[in-house]
Amino acid sequence: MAIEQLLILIKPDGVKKSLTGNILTKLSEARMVIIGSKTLKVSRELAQTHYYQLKDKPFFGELVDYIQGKIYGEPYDRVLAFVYQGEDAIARMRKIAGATNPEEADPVSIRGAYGRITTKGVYENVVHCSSDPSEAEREIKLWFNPEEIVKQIYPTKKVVIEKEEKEDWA
Ligand code: IDP
Ligand code: MG
Repeated sequence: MAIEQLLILIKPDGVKKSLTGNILTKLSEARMVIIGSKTLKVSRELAQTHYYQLKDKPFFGELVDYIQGKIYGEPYDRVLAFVYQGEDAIARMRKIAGATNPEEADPVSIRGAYGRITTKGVYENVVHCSSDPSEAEREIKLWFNPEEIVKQIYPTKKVVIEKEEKEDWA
């Protein structure tokens, strides 16, 4: 079986419910390794690009607000992002994550145990998990820069950036 990598997000409802430890413990059952991790606030643009395949769905606006943590506000309006790698990683991690609809998910999966459907109809399902290798590649490249991942998983190139302003420690 192939070595794969995928993007996992702990969504803002997982952050709000203080489920980070529980989720990482459950995911560790698959014996995959973490090759990248960070906490970030999700911009509108990142949210819309991440979920672009769903842009015509009636719940798209709510979904973008959800992944941005809009309904939770400070200090929960953020996600934890991870790149996991291992043999057959995508199928194995998706099994632990559970079905998209938390009411249909296996009750011992992450989504089955911790997810809910809001009164507005949003599936608050606690985690995001890439569903195939090409989606995983698109998502990892969207959420992470090459230097944020401890292994080279996709080809990179050197670019010269001139006059780029960035934040540094004072
Ligand atoms: P996935 O997260 O299991 O891969 P996708 O179909 O890619 O499922 O949908 C992305 C996210 O959009 C889901 O995790 C869920 O939060 C939300 N979503 C998907 N389908 C529905 C729906 O029918 N109603 C409400 N929210 C949905
Ligand atoms: Mg998906």
